[in-house]
Amino acid sequence: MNKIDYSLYLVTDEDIIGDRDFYKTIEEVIKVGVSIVQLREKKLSSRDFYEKAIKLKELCEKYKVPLIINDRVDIAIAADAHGIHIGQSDLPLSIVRRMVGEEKIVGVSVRTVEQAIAAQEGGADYIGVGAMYTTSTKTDTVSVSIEQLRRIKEAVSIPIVAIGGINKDNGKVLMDTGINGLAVVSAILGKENVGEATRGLVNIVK
Ligand code: TZP
Ligand code: MG
Repeated sequence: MNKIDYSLYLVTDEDIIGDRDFYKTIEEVIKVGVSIVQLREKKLSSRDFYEKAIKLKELCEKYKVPLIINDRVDIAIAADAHGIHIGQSDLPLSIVRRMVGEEKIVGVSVRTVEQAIAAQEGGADYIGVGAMYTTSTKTDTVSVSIEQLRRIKEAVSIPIVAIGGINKDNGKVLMDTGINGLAVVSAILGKENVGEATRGLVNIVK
């Protein structure tokens, strides 16, 4: 995959998808304009996570959308996903890069300029900055200010996506800082009509 489109970055959440069919839901939002998908599973066994990654990768490849695996380098390698996303408490970036090789996309979550620069210097392909706003999807996090996002944007040249409590009402001010995209869970998957929700966000990021 050459140039990655980070503009509308969907992070999955099985609980929020609920009773709806996981793959049909993801397919629908990809068709409308989600440009990259991260499989984030906090409760699955390794086997189930792996099998889900394989199925989702097949779907993503059909639409030429990259699939990123959250946290689990072993699953990313096993499923031959397009990339891996790590946080500050996961395995170190240098180790992850060595494990997955140069071709894979590696993303890193950051909250500070120092972390952003370290990620860039360590060879991250992109960074995720957040949480920008309080969110019930991830409660163990304190908000990053827009000023802080701007400072991070000025400090690094790799692509940046913002995450955390982002929706169609607050997304534009974030995009106006010059970042590359918005990462969302509930603003898409928390809506009854996921296609319509995606369309609303596509209008902001494109
Ligand atoms: N990392 C920081 S905030 C967050 C993650 C995974 C959750 C974002 O979910 P939502 O529903 O888009 O606020
Ligand atoms: Mg993590």
